[in-house]
Amino acid sequence: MSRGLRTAFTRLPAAALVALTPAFVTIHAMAHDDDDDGGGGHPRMNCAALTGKTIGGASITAAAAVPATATLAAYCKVSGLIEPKLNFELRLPVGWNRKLHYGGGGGYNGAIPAVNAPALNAGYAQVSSDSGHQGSALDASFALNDPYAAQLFGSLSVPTVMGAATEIVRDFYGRRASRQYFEGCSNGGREALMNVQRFPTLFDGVIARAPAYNWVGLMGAFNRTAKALAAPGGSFTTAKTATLAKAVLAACDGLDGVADGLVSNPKACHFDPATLRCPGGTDTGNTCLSDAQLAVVGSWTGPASFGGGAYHNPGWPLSGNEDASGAWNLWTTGAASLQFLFSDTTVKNYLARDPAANSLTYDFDSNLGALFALSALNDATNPNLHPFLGAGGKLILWHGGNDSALTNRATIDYYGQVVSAVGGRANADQFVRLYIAPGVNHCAGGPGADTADLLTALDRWVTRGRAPGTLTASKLDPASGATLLSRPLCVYPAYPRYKGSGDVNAASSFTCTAP
Ligand SMILES: [Ca+2]
Repeated sequence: MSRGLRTAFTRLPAAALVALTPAFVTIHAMAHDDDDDGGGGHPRMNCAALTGKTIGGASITAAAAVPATATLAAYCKVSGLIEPKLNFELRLPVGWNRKLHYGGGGGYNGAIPAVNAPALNAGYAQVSSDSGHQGSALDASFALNDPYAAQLFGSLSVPTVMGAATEIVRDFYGRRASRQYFEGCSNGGREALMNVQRFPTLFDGVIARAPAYNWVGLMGAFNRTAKALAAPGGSFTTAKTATLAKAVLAACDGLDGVADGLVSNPKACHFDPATLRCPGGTDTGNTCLSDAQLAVVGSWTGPASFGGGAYHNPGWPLSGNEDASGAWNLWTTGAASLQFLFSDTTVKNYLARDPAANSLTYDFDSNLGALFALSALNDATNPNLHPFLGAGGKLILWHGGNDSALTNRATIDYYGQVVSAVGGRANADQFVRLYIAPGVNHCAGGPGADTADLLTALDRWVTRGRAPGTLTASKLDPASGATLLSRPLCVYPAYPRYKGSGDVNAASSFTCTAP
């Protein structure tokens, strides 16, 4: 049943329910059954017996038990197909916590994401899909001549898969999930916000990390910066990117109380790139920026607007970590930068609708109809979350401070729009939190503390009403799992400020402070 009904009825005293009509009493009985927290759930059927069944409109092409490993709990792996080509995988743990976790995709999707290990190990039934087409996450050609595939990618794949996944869960365990959560980063973060906006009672809680929600404005900004880099003298060497990053750190690292290589108080950072201008504006080496390179920085940091002002991107903050592995070289300045590749495939398949189009000479505003159609398919920019709030939904927004793919300013903007739309911060605090993680790259990585248990924080909020405050973020050694660095993960707009003494690698030496 819907969360809204369940929430409404479980708040009623039992005596009040007796007075209600028989139909409502029946609904309450279902709600009570759903909310019974008397332990976990277990399969009521053999995993392999699901093979060949059609449940909820999905054909189960394979189902097999996967034994536990050192890092992953035992589960039943269910492969499903919804015609014509929407593939999903549902991982049903032997020890079920009676909840469902949907993991979002990345880029233009095209493959089923790997199992979310923390969610599965916590006992969640865990589901993900390829969103309705097969191919590279960098390739949008699926959308060129297949409007249904484009719609599935844009917004339809998640509710379509959920329609089948919830029925398979019910058949396998003998009961529906009591709670349903969605978590995604990048395009998965866009999917997360699409759910919150368009399907406000589908999930009880949603985690949107680094959401690519303003697809048109984002792709337009990618395209603009790619053109600036391709202009004569615009390209960056790795050493030149390091010159820029070091200059930002020199100006802004200490503004959070400690020169730890992280600009944790970006609002106080007002670095002027023009101070790095080469004499005469021509490229005289790696210690300065030419006018063409300054134009790249200007495109990167400045707001962009498309479609006659209909679509925006606020530009990226300078972080001081542009030279980190996985930052500018991967996304922005490298020979095959991901920003160029994403904007190029978008121009070819959605806007110019010509696989031979040259995105570096294409005027992003030249076909308004195509721009509006792309927005209708993929943009998740609606800040009116009243339906989600009214249904009791909870939303956690998270974004890395050194994200060279998607600017955290856009997520901050969206949060501000939601706050306004629901009538102010007090209302927003009932159901939405924003966290910015300084020095963290796109979704993960970078010099900052990139790992935080947002799912447990969300679950406590949904099931126990314990709203998340300051969390702890860690940077882990990829080999040993040891904590290399920790920081408080502060509720926006606060940032982690060094107390003035103590281990600079320990969260306890920092306190969340208003900028
Ligand atoms: Ca610092």
